[in-house]
Amino acid sequence: MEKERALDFYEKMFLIRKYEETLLALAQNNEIFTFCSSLGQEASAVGVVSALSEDDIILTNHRSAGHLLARGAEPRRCLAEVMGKATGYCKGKSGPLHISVKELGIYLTSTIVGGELSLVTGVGLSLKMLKTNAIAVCFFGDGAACEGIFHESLNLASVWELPILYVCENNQWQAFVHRKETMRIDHISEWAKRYKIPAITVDGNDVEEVYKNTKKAVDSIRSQNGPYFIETYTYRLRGHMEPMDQQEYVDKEELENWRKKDPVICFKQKVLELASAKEIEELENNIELELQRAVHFAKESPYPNLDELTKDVFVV
Ligand SMILES: Cc1ncc(C[n+]2csc(CCOP(=O)(O)OP(=O)(O)O)c2C)c(N)n1
Repeated sequence: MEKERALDFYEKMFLIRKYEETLLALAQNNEIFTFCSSLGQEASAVGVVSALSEDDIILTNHRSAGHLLARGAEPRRCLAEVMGKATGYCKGKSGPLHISVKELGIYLTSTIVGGELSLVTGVGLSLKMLKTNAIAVCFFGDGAACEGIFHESLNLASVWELPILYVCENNQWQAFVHRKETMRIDHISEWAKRYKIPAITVDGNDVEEVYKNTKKAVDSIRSQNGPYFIETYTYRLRGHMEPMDQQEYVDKEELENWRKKDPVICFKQKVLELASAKEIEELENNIELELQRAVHFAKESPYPNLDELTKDVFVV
């Protein structure tokens, strides 16, 4: 990988890591209530999102901070949203679990597990009918893959040859249940293959591998070959929800083994072969500074006015 791209990937991964650590510190200090951390899944987010075009549409789930930031969302506006402030991306109405950023093509963060799998079918169909070159990308977890809607969505997308990239972030956990308790297969890509969708399982902690395979998938979809399925095999290094989940139920050895494969630390070693330690330190310091400013911005921002309460809602 060339130096410029490696630094870009590392910058994004480090930003996501530090952003979530910042949220954790705020939650531990009772300054925000709760959020779902994607710590450990940075390579999956950055590798996939970096391979997309600006016109592509993203639908994601409750563990979405990496997808938002990799797409270019401003940490200060994400943070303001988490704090329910008027300067947040959704004017303070979404909180941490529903952030969408239409101008970046992030149409949905769903906390209904599998909700994005249902809606992406419609988005894919509309893109196809509009004859655009854009594709729809759907991030979801291994838990969502156990729901009926997963199978309905894949089946229809395959039959209708929809321009959808399915990205299953298999982080091994479904809230407090290990995925081995809910499925007999080892690789969720096996299910996708049964629907005649090209499918692959990749090392979700290796940003280069994720990027390379996503590029291939995106090219295939844009050549009108129908949907594609990528399973990024990774691990949720933190609990289901911060800060209350202390991971008491987690196998300590398994966790330790995955910590050794920490995507941010491992990739930094590779980047150090291409860039100087000073360059990397400067990049890290800039991000730390940006996040300090983001916290200040979010804290100083006002809450929405009361008359905002009845705006942006559907009226039947
Ligand atoms: C339809 C539905 N069922 C259950 C829940 C409660 N719930 C929230 S997150 C979650 C686990 C989801 O696991 P997975 O899809 O693997 O995503 P991950 O949290 O690992 O990223 C569950 C069961 C929900 N929000 N929606």
